[in-house]
Amino acid sequence: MRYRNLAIIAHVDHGKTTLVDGMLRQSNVFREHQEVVERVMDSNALERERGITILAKNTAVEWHGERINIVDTPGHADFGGEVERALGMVDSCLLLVDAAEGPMPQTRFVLRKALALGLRPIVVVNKVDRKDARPDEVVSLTFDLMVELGADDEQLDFPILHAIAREGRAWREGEAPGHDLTALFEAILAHAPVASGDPAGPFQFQVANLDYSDFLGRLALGRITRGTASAGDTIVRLAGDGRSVRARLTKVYTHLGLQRIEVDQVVAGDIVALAGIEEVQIGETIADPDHPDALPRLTVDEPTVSVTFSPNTSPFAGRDGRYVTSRHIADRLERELLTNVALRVEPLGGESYRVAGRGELHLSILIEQMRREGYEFSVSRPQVIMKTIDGVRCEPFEKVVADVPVEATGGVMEALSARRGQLVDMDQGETRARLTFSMPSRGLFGFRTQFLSMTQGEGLLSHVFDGYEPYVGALRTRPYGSLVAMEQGEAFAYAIWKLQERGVFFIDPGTEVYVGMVVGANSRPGDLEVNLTKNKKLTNVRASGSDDNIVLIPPKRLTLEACLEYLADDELLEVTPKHLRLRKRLLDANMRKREAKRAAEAADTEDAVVAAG
Ligand SMILES: Nc1nc2c(ncn2[C@@H]2O[C@H](COP(=O)(O)OP(=O)(O)OP(=O)(O)O)[C@@H](O)[C@H]2O)c(=O)[nH]1
Ligand SMILES: [Mg+2]
Repeated sequence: MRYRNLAIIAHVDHGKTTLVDGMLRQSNVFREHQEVVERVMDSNALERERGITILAKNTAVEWHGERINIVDTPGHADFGGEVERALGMVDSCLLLVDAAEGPMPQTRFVLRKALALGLRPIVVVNKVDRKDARPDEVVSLTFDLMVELGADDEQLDFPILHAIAREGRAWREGEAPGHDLTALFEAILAHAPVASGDPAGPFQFQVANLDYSDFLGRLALGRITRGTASAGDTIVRLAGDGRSVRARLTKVYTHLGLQRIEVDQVVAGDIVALAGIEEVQIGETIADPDHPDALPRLTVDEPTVSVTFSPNTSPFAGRDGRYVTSRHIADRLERELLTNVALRVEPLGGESYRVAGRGELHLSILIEQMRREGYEFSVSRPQVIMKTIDGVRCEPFEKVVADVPVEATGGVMEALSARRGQLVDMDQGETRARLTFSMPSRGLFGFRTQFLSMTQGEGLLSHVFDGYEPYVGALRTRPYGSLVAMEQGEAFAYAIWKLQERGVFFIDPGTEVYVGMVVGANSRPGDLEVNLTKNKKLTNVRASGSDDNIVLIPPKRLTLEACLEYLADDELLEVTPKHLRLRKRLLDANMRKREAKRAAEAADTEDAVVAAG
């Protein structure tokens, strides 16, 4: 059997997973009448709920007797680590580009990685059915992008297909629209190289991913670069720490469709799973014990954002969670590190851990996953990770593309420049404009909510990490304070009603609150302490009133991401399986005042030192 190993890469939502559906269906890997959901590769719960791919996953199809291993990758910038890992397993890639949107920030990121590895992309202009599709322009923009990223002549000579992934159709540019994906499969067989690797050589394999089975323990997934392997073979694991550990393979698997298939032997070139190697980790080489040749370790970009995870210390701690101690949190984070290649965890002393990732979504997906598993903990405000480069303090910068209705252009430009965004490009059409900014990652924190309201939900905002630049100085942070509960108890509708002009509430009447819990956003700077547990006789409001007679503005319900965006430095997010509560780090108002005074004094002293110096 010959193998072709192919990654599908693109910006978020350009249709990768939908295209894989079509490839699976049309290569007859499903049983007849088998019910198959849409975007079948997005198999985990969070992927299905959010409609995005989070983890890279592999599948395989056969076309005219040729095996094609396909790795579907996520398009969201925060999961770039997954793409980097996937690209290490393949020899070619399909670069999908939305026929209307054209190349976007993450297109640049994934393409840069693919070109650097010497891959020759096949360009698929997808969604040509869109009424705003402009495939020719998109191809020329893609070409320009490749030139800019330093593609060589061979890479620039890319085949071009047009596709409607949703209908399972693709055809060569300039040809009549096809009715299925035949043209795509033909292009893959013609352009994607057959996987190299001498099957007669000594066994060598690199671990690109891990899976777990109750019966078999850890499974190592990856590509065989040399030789063959069978159950019962003795191999050596070349561990990250330099040790060589022998093990015996208990089972070996290949892939077809959504199945993992146990076989007698797996062969060079294929993407396979090996069972029986205890403690195996991503990036390690598995080899013939007589030829322990390690492959270069997998490298992924560094994280740019971090939060602190600590045990939950709120008065309501332990009510919902099954796993609540620092030990539980540490064990869970350690387990996450096995497969989440771009994540970093560092103990901070005491009971806290610094958890660093590639963006807020990268971290919030982990937080959401953990709360669903029964964990309870608190999370601090996200911080960017600074770096000193040649003695200069630097911070992460992003390339930001805002696609907005023309009317919103001015407002968005103003808002982003207030956040230190530099406009680097502007492309104005009749109804929409595309603004490209370069700006500090910090400046984007908390911007998404504002952006959506500025563009009435019509704006598209995407950004991707673009390197470190010198620190640009303090940015204006959240311009308003919080409404903070001053009594523990149930929040009464009457109390909320009395206070609703003072800001925006995050909680419903009847919610249990505690001292120091953040219940809303103040409309002014500084925090406002509010008592929500007072229930006056409603006769004060109306002669014969009841709760039904007071008109409450519905509370603003914050999602996990919105909570993280909201947090100030002196606040925490309390995460439990059932609740997300914002709180002050110091629950006691007097302690907060003392702390604020101390901070102000320290700042004064600093100023004095600066003045004296
Ligand atoms: N009009 C149109 N929509 C499409 C086409 N292909 C996919 N879509 C839609 O685009 C959306 C995103 O599709 P996905 O396949 O999830 O995109 P993706 O690239 O896998 O997204 P991520 O993995 O999150 O980066 C879905 O709503 C699809 O139905 C197409 O050819 N035409
Ligand atoms: Mg996807």
